[in-house]
Amino acid sequence: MLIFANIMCFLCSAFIPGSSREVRASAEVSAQMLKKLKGKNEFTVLATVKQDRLNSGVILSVHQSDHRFLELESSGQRSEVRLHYRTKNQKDHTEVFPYSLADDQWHKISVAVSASHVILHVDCNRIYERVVEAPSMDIPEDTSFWLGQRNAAHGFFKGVMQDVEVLVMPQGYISQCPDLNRTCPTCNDFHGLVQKIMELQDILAKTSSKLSRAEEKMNGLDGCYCERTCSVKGVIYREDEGWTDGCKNCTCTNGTVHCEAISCPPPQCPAGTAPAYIKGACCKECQPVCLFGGRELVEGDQRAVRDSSGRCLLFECRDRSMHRVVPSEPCPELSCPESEQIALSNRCCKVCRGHDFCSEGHGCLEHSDCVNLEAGDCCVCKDGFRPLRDDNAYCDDIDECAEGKHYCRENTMCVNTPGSFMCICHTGYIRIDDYSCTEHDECLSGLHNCDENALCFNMVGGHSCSCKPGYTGNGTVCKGKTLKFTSSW
Ligand SMILES: [Ca+2]
Repeated sequence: MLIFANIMCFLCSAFIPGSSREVRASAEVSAQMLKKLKGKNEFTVLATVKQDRLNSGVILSVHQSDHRFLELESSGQRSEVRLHYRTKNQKDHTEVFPYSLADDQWHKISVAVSASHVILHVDCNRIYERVVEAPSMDIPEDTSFWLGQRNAAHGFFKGVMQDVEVLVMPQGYISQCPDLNRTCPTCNDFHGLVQKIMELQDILAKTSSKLSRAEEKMNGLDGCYCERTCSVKGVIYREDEGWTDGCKNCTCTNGTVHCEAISCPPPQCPAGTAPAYIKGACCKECQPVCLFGGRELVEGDQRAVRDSSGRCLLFECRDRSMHRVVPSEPCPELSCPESEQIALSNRCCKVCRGHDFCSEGHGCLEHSDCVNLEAGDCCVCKDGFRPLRDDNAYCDDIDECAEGKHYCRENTMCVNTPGSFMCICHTGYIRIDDYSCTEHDECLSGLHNCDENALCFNMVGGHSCSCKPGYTGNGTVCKGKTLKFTSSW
């Protein structure tokens, strides 16, 4: 923000001969500059001057009657640069910088103010840096802006003056000396940071109090009764409701399904009956039996009997006795040779070796597979499941984690899954194989993003980088420090 732009041109390379002059900003320009400067606490006065030897004169003056709000003055007699201003508590203050500017040579001068921090640069050299009482830019409306003189009678600057500017921005001297890179925050930046931290602390305090109020309400909710239901295979079960799922008794407790295998006590069956599975039931029930060839058959069982002539007769157990069954159609033609044909005990039609009995329908239900045998089929539990019935028709998952039948090793947690289990890596660890995990040392493995001039620190779940002594940066990028010489005093 270049608030002296208008005047600057007016004065560009202007030669100021001496007395009898009045170089002040017009009312309109004054109002503009006032607006930009008012209330600001971070600005820089810049000028390029060639001041006559032993001359004492004002470079820039912003004042109202006796009150100098901002005045930069160079005294050749005393070899001083003076900065006059009003403090926050409305006192006049003069900050004196011993320096001989009036030597008939060209000089670039800048005075940067940032709250209570003042830096004087001459010819791009940092001459003074001080903490002072902060200036107040609480400037009244009818303030006048003068160049090269305090007023029509005093403080006449003798020499040449050009590029007089007031920049309302942090470290405005950069515009005069672009090589002076901005490295550190200004005093005003610091005050801004302090202000932000205070705001954040305020927000944190408010958030904490809201959180504790919410926690109190949550504790109150514990006393409320909220029913949590369970959904299984599209059916909703209410809290504490129980049901039978295959060979398991299940209940819904607090929204979670808990199932236990049904235990079947051996039934005490009366005479003429025997325990047998019936369709859809998990436990054997007493069924009427037929005695046939010294063995007990239950309702529906069939037996084939071949007489001496090779004729086959089929009998079925019905209502405690065997009845002859006459097949409705003849046996199908077999495509295999006689030697590959197998006679079965429960049907009259032979089958070829390798016949797919399972495809004719089977009773293998939950987590159970049908397996063909030479003369029939049977059920086998799938891998990771154990039988709930002695015919393997119903099977249940093995909880390898609970039963210690898992192979989870270092830095993992066992998680049971249907038919198997998983070894989950603890947070921050990475997988070695299916059963173990390791704390990954990115620093050792080289899989880090640290600069070559940084130190790498391995941490659980990650790493951090820190520049080596003599380097600056965030650790990911580190640069060598360079020394800059400023003029001594
Ligand atoms: Ca399992």
